[in-house]
Amino acid sequence: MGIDKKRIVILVSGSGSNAQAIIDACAKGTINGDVVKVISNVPEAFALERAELAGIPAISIDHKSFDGRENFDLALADEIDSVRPDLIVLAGFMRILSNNFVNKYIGKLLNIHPSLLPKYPGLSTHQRAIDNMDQEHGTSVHFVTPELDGGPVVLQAKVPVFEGDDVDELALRVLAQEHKIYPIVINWLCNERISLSAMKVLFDGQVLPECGYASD
Ligand code: NHR
Ligand code: GAR
Repeated sequence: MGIDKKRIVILVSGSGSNAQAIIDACAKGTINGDVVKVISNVPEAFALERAELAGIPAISIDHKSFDGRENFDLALADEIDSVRPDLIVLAGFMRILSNNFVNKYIGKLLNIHPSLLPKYPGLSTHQRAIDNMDQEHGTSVHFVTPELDGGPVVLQAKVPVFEGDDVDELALRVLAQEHKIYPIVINWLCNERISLSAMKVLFDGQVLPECGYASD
């Protein structure tokens, strides 16, 4: 009964702990999907080893060997299309994607970003939270749109920032939450409970507020 399993491609650049959480959730059945491929733009990313250990096809497409973003994105799209995914999830993926790429897959593309968006789009989010003496920080899962880290948020998780925290401590606290909330949102998309409509998130047909579900 219910909805057929969805085919998931994960895009990574680094350690891949979020990719691991997604792979594990698919294996346990808490995500109604299968990871059919892991693609890295960084050939030495540990995420590729994690995929191979789980028996999932893993490849790298080194952005440095392409002339321009558009050509890298075209090669990436070819690899993605070869496995006919239903959704594509960015998990620590560190390359900005061109408008053409994003528009091709819009509604099927999710990202997890390590801040409470709309605070701190872009890079070095943990350092910025510490420098500004924020008392709370966190992570956001959002649909990817052409505007960098500007797509509508589906779900956020907050963490406290303690006095004397360094970037590594804060990043680990955020990662622990990411491993919980990303599989939840991916499962919602697999089960067709969320969708992107006119740059807003619909959850069971209802428009979500700007900062997503379960925010206060
Ligand atoms: N692409 C689009 N169009 N829209 C988004 O919302 C995207 C995106 C690509 C990646 C992830 C994002 C994040 O969660 C993401 C969201 C990389 C950079 C970046 O500046 C910024 C944001 C994100 C990912 N990358 C540099 C670049 O020139 C390279 C940095 C590096 O290699 O260390 O691409 O934070
Ligand atoms: C995660 O915290 C993710 O939110 C962040 O990088 C980490 C990747 O960890 N993403 C970005 O900064 C995107 N620019 P992981 O490789 O262990 O999943």
